[in-house]
Amino acid sequence: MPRAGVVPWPEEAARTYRAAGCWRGHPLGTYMWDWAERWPDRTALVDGAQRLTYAELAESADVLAEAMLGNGLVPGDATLVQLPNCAEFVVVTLACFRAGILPVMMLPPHREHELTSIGAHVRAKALVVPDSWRGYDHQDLAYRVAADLPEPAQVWVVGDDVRRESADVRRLSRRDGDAQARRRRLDERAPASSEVALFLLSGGTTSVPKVISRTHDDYEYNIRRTADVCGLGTDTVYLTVLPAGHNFPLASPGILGTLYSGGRVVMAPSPRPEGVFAAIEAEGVTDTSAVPAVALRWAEAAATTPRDVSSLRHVHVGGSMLSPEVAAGIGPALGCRLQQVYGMAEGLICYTRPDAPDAVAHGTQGRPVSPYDELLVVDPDGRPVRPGEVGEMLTRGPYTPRGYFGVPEQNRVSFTPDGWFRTGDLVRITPDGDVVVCGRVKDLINRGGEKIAAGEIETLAQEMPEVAEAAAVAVPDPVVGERVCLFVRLHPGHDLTLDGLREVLTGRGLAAFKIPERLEVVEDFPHTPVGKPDKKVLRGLLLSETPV
Ligand code: OOB
Repeated sequence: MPRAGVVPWPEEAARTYRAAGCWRGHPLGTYMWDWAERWPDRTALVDGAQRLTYAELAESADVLAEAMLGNGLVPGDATLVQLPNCAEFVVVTLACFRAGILPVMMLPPHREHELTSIGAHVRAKALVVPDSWRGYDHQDLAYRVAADLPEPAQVWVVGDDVRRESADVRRLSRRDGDAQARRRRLDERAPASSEVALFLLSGGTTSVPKVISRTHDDYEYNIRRTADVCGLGTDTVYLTVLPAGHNFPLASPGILGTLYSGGRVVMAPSPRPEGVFAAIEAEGVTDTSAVPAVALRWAEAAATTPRDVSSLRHVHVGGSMLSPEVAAGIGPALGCRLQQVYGMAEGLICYTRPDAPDAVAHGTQGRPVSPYDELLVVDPDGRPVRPGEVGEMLTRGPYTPRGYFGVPEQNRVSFTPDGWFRTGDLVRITPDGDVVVCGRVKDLINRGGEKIAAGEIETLAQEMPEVAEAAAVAVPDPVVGERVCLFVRLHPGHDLTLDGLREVLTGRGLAAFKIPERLEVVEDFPHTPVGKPDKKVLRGLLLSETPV
């Protein structure tokens, strides 16, 4: 019986994916023990001074899984997991997979609003939080949220300052007793692979994120394909820099893809270049992933770092728009190969391959990781565009669920009747089959009826040597409805005026009506919790100021 609120794949598609070997029929917890048997004594996980072998990681996860089940949680219960990048994040996630408890991947900056609404939506029975993080008391937050949830929820805490009424994750995952007997007990009650394994949050920045259910079968395939495409192996040392609960660092291929490959996962608490470069040097990091804003900070800082980062082989960059010229600079600055990623928590992941020619690696966001991914680029009426033309990307496939969790009305908007997910992304596909992301369908500025794609202006602006980051938003205007305002962060020591910007864009041949009519230079460019430009905040800045 599928869980209420989950939209299953139609039986015929499910049969195809099983027959093709995409869905293997094993729950994710089983793989954890496969890894532990193949590489028992290899280091799986590093967090500061803490190091866990594959065997230790599997045993810790099993101990915690039994503790969760012994504490009154039952398979199928959802638990909000809000942890920073730490070893316990991985132990908790694997413990949930083993116990059939469904982690909901919250991000550390989420507060009452997100935790309460999402917790109510999934009927969360527990929260897992740090005692405090960056000066904020998450344990207290968890109790406030628990009090507001429709059903009683337990509070599980990672840290030194665990209240008596909370469950202590570190104590309850301490290895002891007969690991094999425990493993057998958990194997006997393992969840079915077709069941939901976890909930991810959509990357949307317009409202409270939507909830995406991912099954053991589909997520394992996501992990396997992305790890294979990126060429991960036992010599991979992966640095987790983006918030671990995001699909990109979690499983695309990220943490789980590295464990699947027998490599070593290193947790970085922050994307700041100094700490990241120190971790790369100390652990011999070979692979990492970042959003463009973070990758650019590293590229800027690499020139002057005293650290040896020569172990780095690949940096996976995706999550928001990256212009070809900026992309071209990242690999040389960091002394590694750039792989671009266009992915989403809803499923579809595209990657440029490690051996892609520069034109593809810099100028495209790659191609789907699975031959069973279906792509369709459509015009505003839903008709397929001609090859190479820009349109909205629709997708279906073995790891792209057919609906968001528990929102049938939203699903009628976000999915077509025959199960295609409307990504809302404007793309074109090159003759070789690589995807180029051109912007968002709804991210249009309507200037007197002329529709201007924000992404087009951002890409051109990003190519200017002065500009570190750029985002175009609409300024309301009494005459033409909306005008283009460009927010930029400049590289240190550079200046930019509106006239200078207009001159450059005109010189690039941009139509006059698209040229920004206002420029805002900001030092603190706002980002979402994973580091994408936060246009909601930028629009708010424009609205909150007194009109001139
Ligand atoms: C990743 O996942 P989400 O769920 O946070 O966001 C998905 C959305 C996409 O629909 C697209 O609008 C945007 O983020 N996006 C990109 C992009 N990659 C994602 N926009 C332009 N260029 C790109 N390369 O962001 C995500 C999940 C897994 C792997 C990588 C990214």
